[in-house]
Order: sequence, then C-alpha cells, then structure tokens
Amino acid sequence: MRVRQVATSVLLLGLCFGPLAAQQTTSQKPLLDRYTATKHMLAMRDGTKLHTIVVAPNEHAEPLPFVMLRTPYGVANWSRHFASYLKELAEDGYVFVFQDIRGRFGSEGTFVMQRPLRATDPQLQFDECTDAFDTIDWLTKNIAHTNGRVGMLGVSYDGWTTIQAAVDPHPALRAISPQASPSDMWVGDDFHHNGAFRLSYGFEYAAMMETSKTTEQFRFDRYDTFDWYLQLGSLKNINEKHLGGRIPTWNDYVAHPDYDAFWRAQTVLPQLTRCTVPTLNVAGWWDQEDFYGPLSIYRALEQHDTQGINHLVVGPWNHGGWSRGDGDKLGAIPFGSKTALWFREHVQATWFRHWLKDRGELNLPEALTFEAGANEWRRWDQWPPKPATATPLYLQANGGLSFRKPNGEAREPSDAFVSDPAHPVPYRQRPIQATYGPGSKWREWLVEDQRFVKDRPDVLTWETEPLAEDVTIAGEITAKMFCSTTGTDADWVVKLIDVYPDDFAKEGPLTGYCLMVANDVIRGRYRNHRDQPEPWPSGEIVGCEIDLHAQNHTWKKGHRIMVQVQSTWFPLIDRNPQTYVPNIFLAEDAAFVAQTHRVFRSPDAASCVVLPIVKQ
Ligand code: PG9
Repeated sequence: MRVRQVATSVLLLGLCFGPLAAQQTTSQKPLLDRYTATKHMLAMRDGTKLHTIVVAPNEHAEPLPFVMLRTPYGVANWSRHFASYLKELAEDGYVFVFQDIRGRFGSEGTFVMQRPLRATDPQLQFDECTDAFDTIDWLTKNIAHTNGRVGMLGVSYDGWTTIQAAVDPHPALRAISPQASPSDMWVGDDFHHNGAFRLSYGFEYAAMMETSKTTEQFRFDRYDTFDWYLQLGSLKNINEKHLGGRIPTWNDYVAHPDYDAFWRAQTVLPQLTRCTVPTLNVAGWWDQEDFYGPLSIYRALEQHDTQGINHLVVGPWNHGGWSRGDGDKLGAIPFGSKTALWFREHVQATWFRHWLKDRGELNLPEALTFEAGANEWRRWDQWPPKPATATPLYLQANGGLSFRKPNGEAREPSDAFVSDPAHPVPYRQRPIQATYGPGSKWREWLVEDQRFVKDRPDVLTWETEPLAEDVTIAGEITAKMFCSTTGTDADWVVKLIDVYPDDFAKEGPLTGYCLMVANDVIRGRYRNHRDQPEPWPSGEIVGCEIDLHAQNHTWKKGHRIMVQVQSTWFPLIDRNPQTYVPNIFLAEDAAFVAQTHRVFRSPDAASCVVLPIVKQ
C-alpha cells in the first residue's frame, strides 16, 4: 500500500486503466499492495475541513464506484477493514473513502453526539447529512475515472452516519447499508431502553468520546466495575466526583431524563419520509448495543418503499458480528455455518456490485433472517412475516409456563420478590470488566448462560415442560405484565429463554444451558407516557407492556421455554430508587429503598409473553 499526502482539496486523481491481463497479474499481489491511499482535508459548506482518506486501486479496467465510510473512531487505521469487513469489496475493486466526522481525530469542528438533523431546527446550517452530501459532491467532481456512483456503509455510529446521508441524499448516492445503526437513544439503543438508563454503556461511552478528540477509556480503579458503580451511590456523584461537568453527553443525560425535545431532535425516524436510495438494513439478534435501531429504521423506510428497494438482514450476531470473523458461533452457541463470512460474500458484496456496478442478480428477499435453533437462513416476503400467529404464553403457579390461560385455581395469584437497590442483580457474570476494557465479556453477554441468576430470590423464573415438538417464532414479541410494588416506581426486566435439555450425551457443554432469546426493560414511571413520568400507584396492580423486539428462533423438541422477571440489571441499567423522585440522575442516596414487587398470573391479570409462532 502506498500513502500520498495531498494538501489541497482540489486534486484530480489519475487512475490507470490497465488491460484485463494486467489486472489478473496484479490480483495475485496482496490486497493492500494493489491500492494507493491519498489524504485530503475537504471543506464543508461552512468552511470546516474534514480529514478524508481516498483509497483507490492502482490499476483497473473500468471506471469504478466509490464506497464511503464516515466515522467518529478515526480513519488512520482504515487498512484493517481490508482484512475482513471490506475484504470482498476490495477484491472486487472500488474507490474507498474514509472520513473522520466533525471534531474527531483529524477533522476540524466540534463533535456533537448524534448531531440532530437540520430539519429539527431551522437555525442549523449543517448536519451529518450535509457533510456526507458535500463530501460526495467533492468526490464526484474531483476524483477522475470513476463511474460517479457512491455507496455508503458502516456499523453502529458509522451505520448512523450512513442513514443520515440518505435523509436528503446527494443524487450520486446510489446504495447504502446502515448496519446496527441506532435510531433512538432514549427508546431502545445505546443510552436508554424505555427510559431506563444504560448506566455502564452510557457513562463509559460518553467519557470515551468526549474526554478528547480521540477515544480514551475511563480509568476505573478496579477490574470488576460492578463494585465501582455500586459504591458510587446516586448518579449525582458522577459529576461531583468524576466528571466535573466536563462531558457534554453526561450533562445531557442529567438534564433530559424524560423523552423530551432533546431526544426527539436526535432520532432519525421521523425524518425518514421517503425511500429513494436502495437500503440494506443489517442487524444481529444478539446485538448488545443497537438492535432497536436497525429494525425501526427498516420499518420506517418500508412505509415509503414503493420500489421494493428496502431490505432487512438479521443474523446470529452480536454488535457488528457480521463485519469480522466467520460467525460460526457466538460465545458457546454454534450456528452450523460461517454466517458472517457468507453475509460478506453473498449479501454485502453482491448488494454493492448490483447497485454500483450494474453487475449480478441480487436474489435478495424482502427480509433474510437466520433462525437459530434450526440454524438455517429464512427468506420472507415481508417482515414481520404474515404466517406468524400472535400466541400468548402465560405465567402459571409453581413456576409453570404454558399456552393455557390461568383458570384461577391457584391459591396465590402472584409471585413476589424483594428488590433491593443495595443488592442489585448483576446483568452478566462477575467480574464485570470495563465495557471496552481488557478481558471484557461485554460483546457476548447476551448469550451468557442465564442459570447464573436462576437461584437468586430476586429473579422470578417460569418454564414450560420439555416441548413435545419444535416451536418456531418469527416476528415481534411483546411481554404483557401485570405487576405491583410496595414502592412508587420500579423497573421491570423480562427475559425470554431457550433451555437446553438435561442430556449430556446429546448436548455436551450446552447441557441445561439457558440462552436468552429476547429481553428488555421498562422504567415503570414511563409506562403510560414517555414524556410525562408518573409514580406507580403503590400496591395497585398495573398492566404494563414491554416490547421484546423481534426474533426468528426455534426451540427444538425436548427444550423448554423459560421466562425470567427481575427488577435490577446492574450496572447495565442504573438502579431505580423505587421511591418516586422527579429526576433519578439527581436522587439523594436516601431515596433508594428495598421494595416488594409482585407479578400476577390470575385470569384478570394474566401476565404473558406474546410469541409470533410459525407453524412448521
Ligand atoms: N454503539 C456505538 C454507538 C453508536 C452511536 C452512538 C453512540 C454509541 C457504536 O458502536 O458506535
């Protein structure tokens, strides 16, 4: 690989047109030796210059399209993408463009976490959409011997910059793949879920991104951060003891605990009012950061997709799991094939080749999902699929779970537990290393064996008998819970689990394994209105719906379906004081009080999880 430094933002890159024979010879060379990188500082419409690296093949037989990735994580290390994420694309031949977004690494300007689009405020002059537009405009006018088409892709923040570019797209933007892009940080992505604050991620990510222009990890004074967060006490101590008001995103969390105009300006969903750029939405069933985002972006675009150019792919992956490695397993769970490699070769590469080079059939259904359990890819002509039937699975007495509605014969109509903020349930096995710190198991926690909490008195468990036949779900899952608390606020966490049989000869190390298939949390105060929190009426039975998102999964014959309910998930989620205070970020330590919570399973208050069951 060669790197050239280019000082000016107006440069004509002359790419050599070699005969096909020459190309075949060069394709024997290592991939990186076939490309040359040039650096540019590109002026945006307000004069701010963005650090951009253009990586073009030294020789090629035809004008090539661009593939662009815009990121807050630094572009100097772009070549690592040629080892896996972009390998198949680089083999095909594109002019790659890597850009630092405003205020990050080599770019000028100020970084704003999830900068709102101009449409949300007439005073705004630029946003990530205009920065993408201005960059595409420059590329198509200044880089010679290209075919004038641009594709964009990226995972997570880079997926988010991708979907931003499509809101008011440059005409040269001809195909995108937003992958694990968040869509709403309060409703369901990195920072909150249904108003419950994702403490460890929200704190560590904000500190990592806003301590300087590069990425800097917060320095914990211990390996197991569970203790650190617990000893911290109230969240008001974060600024008082650690951040001193210096991290803008932390200050925003504190100032905007409810779903107010601040969060509404950040979400891209209301701005997705047309679907003009072919879009390949990509998500992982076990994405520990942004799963709500890609599915909700797909859904929003789908309402405007008159041309059939909006697609969804969901595989058995964690956050970005399709962009690296083989994807033949996640944690202890095997999938029977190299799902990530297959995606990169047969879906991602095909997608851009089709739209940017007019080559090859797409052969892509509306939605392509991997059904774990059966370990097969499924093709659907709509998502959620029509053949699925919403079927309630009810909590029963004595820890039972079945498709039969409770008949009222049980002596006790509820199960109770004491939730003590001083002894919260860990969300994964301790030690809980810093999210992106050494030894961290963050990336695989969603597939951890849930037996580690099964015997805790503050985790309620219900399970079916071993299944007489396979049970398959495909589509959206909702928990309908009827709950009460002795307090005036509470969090409710619901987990849907696949319990492997107790048969070592067949299951080996997965004997009895409890694999979480779907999950989420709601902060009780937001059960009726996201923007108007209200106390939980102490002692009253209140119905509450929790969106468990979507899945395509088979519980094999002999497995059991399990549901767990708990009220703490620490330090993934901050502790709810359980006595109502207006702003939990400013709560006094004395407000945190143990309370008794109940989950009801009577005919009138029949808590259940509604499953989208597909007949085999
Ligand atoms: N989950 C990360 C993120 C994206 C957008 C905003 C904040 C965090 C990421 O992996 O990029």
